[in-house]
Amino acid sequence: MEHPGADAALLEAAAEGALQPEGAGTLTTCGYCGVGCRLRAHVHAGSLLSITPALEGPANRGHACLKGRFAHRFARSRERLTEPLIRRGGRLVAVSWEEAIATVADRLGAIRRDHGADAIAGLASSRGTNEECFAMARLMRAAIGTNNIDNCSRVCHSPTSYALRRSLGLSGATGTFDDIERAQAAIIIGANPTQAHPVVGARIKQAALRGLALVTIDPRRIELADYGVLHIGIRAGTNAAVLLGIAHVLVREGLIDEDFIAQRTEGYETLAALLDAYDPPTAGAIAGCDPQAIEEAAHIYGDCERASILWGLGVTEHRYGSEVAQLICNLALLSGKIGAPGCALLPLRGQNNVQGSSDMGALPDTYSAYRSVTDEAVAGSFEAAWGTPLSRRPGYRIPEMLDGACAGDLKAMYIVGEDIAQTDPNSAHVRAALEALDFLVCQEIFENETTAYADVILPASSFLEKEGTFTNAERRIQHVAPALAPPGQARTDLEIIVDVARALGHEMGYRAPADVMAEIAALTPHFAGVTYERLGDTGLCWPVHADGSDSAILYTDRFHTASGRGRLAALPYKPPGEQPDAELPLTLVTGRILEHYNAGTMTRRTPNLALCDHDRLEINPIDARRLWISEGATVSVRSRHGRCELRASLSERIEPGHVFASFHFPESRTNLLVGASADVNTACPEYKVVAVDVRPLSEAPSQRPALASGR
Ligand SMILES: Nc1nc2c(c(=O)[nH]1)N[C@H]1C(S)=C(S)[C@@H](COP(=O)(O)OP(=O)(O)OC[C@H]3O[C@@H](n4cnc5c(=O)[nH]c(N)nc54)[C@H](O)[C@@H]3O)O[C@H]1N2
Ligand SMILES: Nc1nc2c(c(=O)[nH]1)N[C@H]1C(S)=C(S)[C@@H](COP(=O)(O)OP(=O)(O)OC[C@H]3O[C@@H](n4cnc5c(=O)[nH]c(N)nc54)[C@H](O)[C@@H]3O)O[C@H]1N2
Ligand code: SF4
Ligand SMILES: [Mo]
Repeated sequence: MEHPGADAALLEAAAEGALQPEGAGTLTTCGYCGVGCRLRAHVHAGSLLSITPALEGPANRGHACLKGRFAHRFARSRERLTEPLIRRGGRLVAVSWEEAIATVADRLGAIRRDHGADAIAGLASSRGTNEECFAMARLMRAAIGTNNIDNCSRVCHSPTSYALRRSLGLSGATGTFDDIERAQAAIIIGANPTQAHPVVGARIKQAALRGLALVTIDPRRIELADYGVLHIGIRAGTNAAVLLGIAHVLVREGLIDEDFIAQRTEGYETLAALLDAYDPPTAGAIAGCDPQAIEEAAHIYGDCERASILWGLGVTEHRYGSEVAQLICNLALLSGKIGAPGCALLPLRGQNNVQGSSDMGALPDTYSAYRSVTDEAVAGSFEAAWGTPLSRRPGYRIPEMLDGACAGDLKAMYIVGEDIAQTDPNSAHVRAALEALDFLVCQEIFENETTAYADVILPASSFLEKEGTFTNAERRIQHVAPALAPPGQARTDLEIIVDVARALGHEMGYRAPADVMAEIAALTPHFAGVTYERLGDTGLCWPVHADGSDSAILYTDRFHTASGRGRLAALPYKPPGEQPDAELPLTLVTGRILEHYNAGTMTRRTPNLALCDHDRLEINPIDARRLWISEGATVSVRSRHGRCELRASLSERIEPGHVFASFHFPESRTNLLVGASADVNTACPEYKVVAVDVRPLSEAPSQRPALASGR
C-alpha cells in the first residue's frame, strides 16, 4: 500500500530550518518504539500543537517517524480514562481515588491473607518509565511479598536476553545504532525496520546507499531487501539452519579469527564438529533457500573487517528463539566481529522501554541488572533498602500466571499498561484466565480488551504527561519530560503505585521520579552513576560508572561471563512447534505494520486510522490464485487453536506457502489463531509459525486476483 505518509521516517522540515515551531518545546523521548528518538513537544495553552524531532537525539539525529511525529492526538482523546472506575453489578462506576486505592489494597490484602502472596501477580508496563517499572517490581516484592512480576519482554525479546547473557554476559545490544554507519556489511535477520523501527530503517537505507553491503533474511521480501546486495527468502522457523550454514562456510573458508577464538572464546571444538553437518546444500534444503545464497552471505559478512547483525522477532518468537539468538552470537564470536566499532550485535528491542523494564527487575527471577532473586547478597541489599524480608522463590512468568489463574492457584492480577487479552497468544485461554481471577486491577490510559475483565481501573498518564527515563535498544538511558498535565483526575503510574503500596502498609518514600532513580543507582551496579543531570540531552548507555562515564560499546577486552570468554553454542537446527500439513497447509506469520502500534489503543485514536483501518492477511498471488482469493476479499483463517476473519492483500513479497497478518485491531482477533507453543528456555510465544487453512468468504470488489503493491 502506498500513500503520502508511507515514507516511514520523515525528515522534519524544521531540521532544515524551514518551519521552526515557536519556542524550543519540551525535550523528551518518544514513547512508541525502542529506537528512542528524542523529540520536542510543542504545547500552547495546554494543548499539544506538534511534535518535532530533536536534532541532538543520538538515535534519530533530527528524524522521526509517522508515529513519533504525528500519532499524538490520542493524548487528548475523549476516550482517555480520566477517573478511577470500579465494577459494580457488571457496570463500571466512577469513584474517588481514595475509594479506588482502598479497594485495591483491601482486596489484595484479603487474597494475600487467605491464599498467600504468591496468589497475586503483577505486570509492569514496558510503555512506562524505568522509575515506574522499578517501583512496580518493588510493589510486588516488598508490598505484596511475591516475585510474581513480569513484563512484555516475555512475549518479545526474552530469548534475546537469555542468549546474550549466556553467550556474552550482559542483556543488551553490544553497540549502538552508530555502528550501522561504521559497518561495511550488515545482516538483518527476522526484523522489518522500515515498518517497526522506521528511523533505524532510514539510517540503514542511507548507509546502504553509501555502500553498506546489506543481507536480509526473512520469509518476506522486506522493503530493505530492495536496498541490499542479497535477500535470502526462507521458510519461517528455519533460521538455525541458515545461521549454521553461514558458520559452516566461515569455518571452511577460513573466514574466522583464530586468535580471537583462542584468546576470547570457549566451545570452538564442539561447535566446529557440529558445523560439519551443515554444509550449504543441507542447510538450504531445510530453509528452502538457494545454497549459493548461504555461501554468499558468509562471504559478505566474513570478507570485510567490520560487520554488524541486527535482528527482531523473526528470530525470537519461535520455539527455539533463544537458541537461534545464540547462533547469531556465534557468527560474531567466530569472526571476532564484536567489541569494536562497526561490529555490533543489535537486537531491535520493541517497546520504548522494554530494555528498561527488564533492566529494572520487573521479571520473576531477577532484581535490577538481571541479578537472581536467589542470590543472598543481592536479595539482602534490597531487604536492607526496603526494610522488609523478600522471597527467594522465583515467581510466575506470564504464561504461568495465566495457567495458574485457570488452575485456581492465582487469584489476583495487577496489570499496568499491557493488553494481554488482545496481544498474548491463545486468546481464548487468556480470556478464560482473566475470567477466572477473583480480582483484576488494570492501570491504563484507555479501556481495552483486558480492562473489560477488570474489577478496578486506575487512570494513568501517557509518556507525554510524566517524568522519568526510558532505555532504548542501544542501552541508552534517556530522560522523559512532561509536556502536558494528565487529563482529568488521571495520575502518573508512579504516583499510583506509591499510593497502592502505602495503602498495603509499605512506604516507598519516593516524592519524585528522581528519588526512584537515586535508589536504582544505589542498588544497581550498571546504573551507579546515573542522575538526570548527567543524562543531559543525549542520555548515557549502561553500564554507567560512578563517575558518570558510560559504555557505548561492550566487551572491548573481555566478556561478562564467569570465565570472561564468549561462549560458542553448539546447537543444532530443530523444527518449529507447528508444521503445515494437508489440512492446515499454510504457515501464518504474524507481525507489524508501520501505521499501528501493538494493541493499537493509541494509534487507532490518531489520524493514522485514516491511513489504515484494518488488519490484513498478506498472501502470495500464487497461493491466492489457487485458493480463489482476490485482493480485498474477506477470508476465513483457521488454525488448530481458533478461527478469525481478515481481508486479503496480495503481495509478491511473501514467500509462497506463507501468509502474514498483523494484530493491531481487536476485532480481528488474530491471536485466537496462535497456540501455546513457546520458546523452550524463556516461554516466549511462537507467534511466527502457525499452521493455518485459508478460505475465501466473500468475493472482493474485483473478481480477478489483482496484484497489490506489497510492502
Ligand atoms: N509500527 C510499529 N512499530 C513497532 C511495533 C508496532 O506494533 N508497530 N511494535 C514494537 C515492538 S513491541 C516490537 S517487539 C518491534 C518488533 O519489530 P520486528 O521484529 O521488526 O517486527 P515483526 O513485524 O513482528 O517481525 C519482523 C520480521 O520477522 C519476519 N519473520 C517471521 N518469521 C521468521 C523466521 O522464521 N525467520 C526470519 N528470518 N524472519 C522471520 C517477519 O516476516 C517480519 O518481517 O516493533 C516495535 N515497533
Ligand atoms: N500475533 C502476535 N501477537 C503479538 C506479537 C506478534 O508479533 N504477533 N508481538 C508481541 C509483542 S513483541 C509485544 S511487545 C506485545 C505488546 O503488547 P501490549 O504490551 O499489550 O501492547 P501495547 O499496545 O504496547 O500496549 C500496552 C497498553 O499500555 C497502555 N499504555 C500506553 N502507555 C501507557 C502508560 O504510560 N501507562 C499505562 N499505565 N498504560 C499505558 C496502552 O493503552 C495499551 O493498552 O504484543 C505481542 N503480541
Ligand atoms: S522510530 Fe520509534 S522512537 Fe522514533 S519516532 Fe518512530 S516510533 Fe518513535
Ligand atoms: Mo515487543
